[in-house]
Amino acid sequence: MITSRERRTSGFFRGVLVAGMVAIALIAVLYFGWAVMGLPFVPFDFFDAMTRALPGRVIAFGINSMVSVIRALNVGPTSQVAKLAEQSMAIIGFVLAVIIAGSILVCLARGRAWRRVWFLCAIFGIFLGVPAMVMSIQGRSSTWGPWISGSWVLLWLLTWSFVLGWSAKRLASSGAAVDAQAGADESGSSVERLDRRRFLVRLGTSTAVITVAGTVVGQLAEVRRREAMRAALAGSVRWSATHALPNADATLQPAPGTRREFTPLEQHYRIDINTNLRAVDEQMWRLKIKGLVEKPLDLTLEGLRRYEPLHQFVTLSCISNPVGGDLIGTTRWTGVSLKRLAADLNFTPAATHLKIRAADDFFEIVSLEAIRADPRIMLAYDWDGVPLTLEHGFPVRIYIPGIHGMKQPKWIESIEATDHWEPGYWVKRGWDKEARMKATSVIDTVAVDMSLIEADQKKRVPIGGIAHAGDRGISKVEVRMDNGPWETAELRAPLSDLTWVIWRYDWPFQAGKHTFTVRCFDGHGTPQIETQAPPEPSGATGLHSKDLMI
Ligand SMILES: Nc1nc2c(c(=O)[nH]1)N[C@H]1C(S)=C(S)[C@@H](COP(=O)(O)O)O[C@H]1N2
Ligand SMILES: [Mo]
Repeated sequence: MITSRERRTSGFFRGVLVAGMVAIALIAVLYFGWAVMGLPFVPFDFFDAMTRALPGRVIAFGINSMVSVIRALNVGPTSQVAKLAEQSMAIIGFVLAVIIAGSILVCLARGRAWRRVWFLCAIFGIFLGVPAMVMSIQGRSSTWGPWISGSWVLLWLLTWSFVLGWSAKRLASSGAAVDAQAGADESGSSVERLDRRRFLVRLGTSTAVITVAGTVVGQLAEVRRREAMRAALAGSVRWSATHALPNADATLQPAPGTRREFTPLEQHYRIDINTNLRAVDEQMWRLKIKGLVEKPLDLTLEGLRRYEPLHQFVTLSCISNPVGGDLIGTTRWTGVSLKRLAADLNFTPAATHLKIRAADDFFEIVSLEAIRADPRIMLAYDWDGVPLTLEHGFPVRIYIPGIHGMKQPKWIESIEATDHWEPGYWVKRGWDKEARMKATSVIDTVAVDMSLIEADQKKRVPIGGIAHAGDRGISKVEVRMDNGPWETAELRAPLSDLTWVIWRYDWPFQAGKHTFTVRCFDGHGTPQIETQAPPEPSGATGLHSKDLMI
């Protein structure tokens, strides 16, 4: 005999099972629509909405923990792994939420009259569907307008709730029919179980087919899209492929194993608040100049490109970069000096600041005073001689010397002249107002295998890496073995005074277990801060070291 308690718990698990199957099918359908047709993918939009809505502390904690875990596990480039992790979290979180909501719906629907069940389904569908709809309209995952995006999402969440309601009724009615038979004998409950099992198998098969088909076809489309983007980038001729770097005749050669001085585009870190990106149509795109201007203006990309181009070798780094981290890269930026452009924009005399707004709600404020004082501040459209890739801010991003990426919007859409300063996106969320890059130095390599034998028969091991202090330059780098004296390293002429500097020290070999530490001094002679501090809120400080058993 089956007790009523057993019946309730097994009913509960059946409910969760059904909710799980339908939730996974739902996500597969949404994924298919996104990958194949560019329709919204709610999990990503939901995650992005959370990123924007949650308190800055929570987000900073999330970013820091993620960066630490990725570095501790040593699983690959931090920013790529972080994006994958965010996408997985988005999908898992969404599936869990839908399973929980679905299980509640199934429990509530069981044993109620059809009319009640349909009503419940409508409530659940709308309760989840409307927020999902709003998030996907505001989110960045869809290439369609609000009507199509919104209807698509609402349609599937309603379908989800009605499939669940119907399944709940179907499960309950096979039980109820049997309960009606007085005594519910052995044969009765086995008929009930058989019918239920048959229904569950059928539901399981259909959801499995939908899940597999949606995922496989979606994945194929997504892989093709990425290949096409990669091929387009690989096919473009980069500046660095046809030109020598400006310091090509520098005498100091990097120690073997030092990172590339000029970061290949594919290897430049990427950090932003978007789980996924919608392509920007170059023909439709306009840079809107508004606010305190004599006349609002719409600039095209072509229009910006007509200005005399400014080329600058730049090292960009993320304020979340830990000491020795890989959220830093160097390339050749091309664009128009904002000082030059500002002269043509007819700001009114009251205008003191520019609010630079991006397509993803990100924004930052730059003072006109800074722009007029520093012609290096620019709107950039090319990296390494080719248009910015989607990830790196196509069509236009800003460059401001000496400060971290967190104050430099990509995907710029508008520039609004205002008469006041206000905190930018990350400043509002508790990060440093200035975000000035701190002096930092990193040991990339202790090239034991490449040791040199000098004339005096002494063996030397090249040690090398980078040092960087924003736009202040590097005047000195020193290396220390264990607790020994600081030894001066040699500096390679940098690509520009805005890039990192490659240093090298040929260490007189001593067998044993050693710790090497590096420190640098910026162009003003100020030593780098040796006290350890985490990235939040002003950027990490502390010395980088490497342990070695030789
Ligand atoms: N629109 C927009 N711009 C942005 C961000 C963003 O989230 N949205 N992130 C900033 C941060 S924190 C950094 S470190 C740099 C990174 O630029 P990259 O991805 O091209 O390396 O972009 C900056 N610009
Ligand atoms: Mo950043």
